[in-house]
Amino acid sequence: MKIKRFFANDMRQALRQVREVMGPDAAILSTDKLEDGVEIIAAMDYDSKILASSRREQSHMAKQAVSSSQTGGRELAEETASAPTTYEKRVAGTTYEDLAHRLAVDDAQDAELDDFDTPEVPPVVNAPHRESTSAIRQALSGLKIESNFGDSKTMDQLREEMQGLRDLMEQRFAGLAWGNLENNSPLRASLLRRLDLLGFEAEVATHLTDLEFASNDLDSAWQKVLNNLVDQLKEYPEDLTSHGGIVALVGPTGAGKTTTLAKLAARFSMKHGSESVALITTDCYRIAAHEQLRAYGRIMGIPVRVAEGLQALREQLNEAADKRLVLIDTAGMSQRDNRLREQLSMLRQASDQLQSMLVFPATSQALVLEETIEAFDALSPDGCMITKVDECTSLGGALSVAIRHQLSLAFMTDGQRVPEDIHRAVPVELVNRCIDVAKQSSNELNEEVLAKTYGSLIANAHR
Ligand SMILES: Nc1nc2c(ncn2[C@@H]2O[C@H](COP(=O)(O)OP(=O)(O)OP(=O)(O)O)[C@@H](O)[C@H]2O)c(=O)[nH]1
Ligand SMILES: [Mg+2]
Repeated sequence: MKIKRFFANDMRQALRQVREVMGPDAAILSTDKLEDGVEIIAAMDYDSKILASSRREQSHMAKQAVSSSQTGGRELAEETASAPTTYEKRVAGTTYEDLAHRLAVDDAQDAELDDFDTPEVPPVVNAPHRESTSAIRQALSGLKIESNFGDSKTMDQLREEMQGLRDLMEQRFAGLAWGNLENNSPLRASLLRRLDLLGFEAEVATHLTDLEFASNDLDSAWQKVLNNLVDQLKEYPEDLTSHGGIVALVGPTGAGKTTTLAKLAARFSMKHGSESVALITTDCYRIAAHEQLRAYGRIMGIPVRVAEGLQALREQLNEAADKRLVLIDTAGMSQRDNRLREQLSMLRQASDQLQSMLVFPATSQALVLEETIEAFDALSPDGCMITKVDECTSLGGALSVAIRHQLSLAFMTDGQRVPEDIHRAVPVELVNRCIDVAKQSSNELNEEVLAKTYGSLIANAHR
């Protein structure tokens, strides 16, 4: 509960201040006519129980006053001076709106606003419970602690209930929106169902189907959506296994960086000879981290250079200046690892020629993929490689991320064999692969989830 004192020349001005500062729901706790004006003590965010009890107390005081006046006596004259004025009795424990209303009524009756002391009921005597302003203030500071509104448990409960209500409403709206779409645009609903089965994120699928269709023929509409999907996928302009360059593979742990790097090296050396390839690893974080790459290097006849730190990496790059393809393997790090930033900054500074490739598995959950992309964004990867396509149950998730982040797709890998299981990420082939994966998977459409995800998207779009 917040309590504030207002002071003005007259009651109207004081009330205006209350309204401006605390709004119409403010509770008037007391008024006092002072020598130089009027004082109002008002409260907001109050407990209605307290207000009610204050009202009861005031009415009790009024009754007491009446009975005392009937007894008369000498004390009466003495006590009247300190007794609350009629106006005070009427306002204490009421709300701003009540008081404002009474003022207006008084106005209509041409009552003098200043005439606070004109008694409407016999004067009050014997009011031992009458509290002074300072006593009220003191008592109220205690009330703040007991107030239910400040009780965090109550607040938590309230918050939970509000959230529950909100979820329920959203669910109902989403269901209605999806139902409407099925009735009004059954073609689009069918297309969204298909994209959902391919694993596409609802947001991307909605965007992909946002097209004009010449007819209601589902097959031709589907073809149009797939063409749109192909257009949305960005292909990396160069074939690294032909052109070469300085390429660093980055990505989360176990994504397939080293294996993919070995595949690229093997492909390139098959075309141009192993002496045209250099292998560098910056993975010095783990014991025997280079062994896997060294094993591949030995098979291909390519020595592996280790670079610990920026200076060493620059030196290794200088030494490999005559190589057509320089491949840099990096330590796999969780997107939440603090050392990741260090590693990315080292790569950024190593060479202007360096092309960075983000390697991520198609098997990752959407949220993990999202975190990965964000974590490696500091390097602004030039392209990406999608691995483990052979293991995923849908490819739509990885392609959705690629579309949303406008990633340039360089390669995709679909197995552990070196060098066989690597292919250029050609959009048409990726889309066909995406359909093949869906055909083989046992994923089922869930109408409830569909209505929820697409319905809320559609509902939000119309807000
Ligand atoms: N099924 C399948 N497995 C793959 C593919 N690519 C890599 N793997 C396997 O995934 C595992 C991890 O591969 P690595 O190449 O060591 O992954 P990494 O990103 O270098 O791992 P860290 O260096 O530990 O971060 C290995 O068992 C690989 O054989 C793929 O395309 N398909
Ligand atoms: Mg590795």
